[in-house]
Amino acid sequence: MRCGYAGLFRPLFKCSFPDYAGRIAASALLITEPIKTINMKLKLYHLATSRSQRILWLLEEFQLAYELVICRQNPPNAGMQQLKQHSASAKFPTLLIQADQQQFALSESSAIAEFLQHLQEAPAADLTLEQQLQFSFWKNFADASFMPNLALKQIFAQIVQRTPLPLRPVSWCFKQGFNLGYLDQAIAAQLDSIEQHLSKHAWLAGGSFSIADILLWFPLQACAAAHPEFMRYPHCRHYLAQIASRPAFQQALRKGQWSDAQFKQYWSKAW
Ligand SMILES: N[C@@H](CCC(=O)N[C@@H](CS)C(=O)NCC(=O)O)C(=O)O
Repeated sequence: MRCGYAGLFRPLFKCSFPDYAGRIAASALLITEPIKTINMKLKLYHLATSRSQRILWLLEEFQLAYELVICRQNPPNAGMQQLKQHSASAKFPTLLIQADQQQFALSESSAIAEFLQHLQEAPAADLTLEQQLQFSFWKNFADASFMPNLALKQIFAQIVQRTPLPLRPVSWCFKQGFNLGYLDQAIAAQLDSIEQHLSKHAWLAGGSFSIADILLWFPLQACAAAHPEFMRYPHCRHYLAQIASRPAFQQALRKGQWSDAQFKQYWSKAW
């Protein structure tokens, strides 16, 4: 189902969100055309070198007008204080949406990506059933399956670091046991399945770049930065190089103050 602004967003602000959610579920838009101007103000609260880089990149891909607020945590800067006024527990990314004198703060990268995708009014994409299913699977895979395993690796590494020195061997053994017994195999299996898919497809949803690619980039880049065996995944490396060549991606890195060195340092601790 494809809806233009007139057909969708006027009803959106008169209707409840569940109605809107139903419309999103019924669509599977790919990024195929530049965005048209929309009568809505968007403000992205962003933390440099974090997951919110994906949403900044998506806004650049869609050529949407938006205000970027770069937040710093310690000590909190003005952007951070502004975000905390909307929600004390707000995470990055948080997208503030202003329209018809209403204001909504949307968090969760996948939810924001789906929302923005719907704003772009792309024409119908000729997806085969197989591509539709690929799109649905990979769009959810990044944050629902892949990212949690990488986050667990970080958590265990940090538990070891924060354990008082005399007890550190205990937490280190616990971490090693969990890594060897489950986590490393789970991540290897996930990387294998991404590699296999990318050996046959240029992008996750077949031939077209989509929000699924944007969502997967962050955890895959974390593996590229720190996984000791990432050389074993040539198609993943080619895919990341393909992403890095996109002008919108490069522009987003600049705007978002992305630091490769900081990213690598952070993720290296996990392995
Ligand atoms: N599932 C959320 C996770 C958001 C998240 O945890 N973001 C981190 C940055 S990578 C954050 O906000 N950290 C700062 C904090 O928790 O205060 C998403 O993908 O948007």
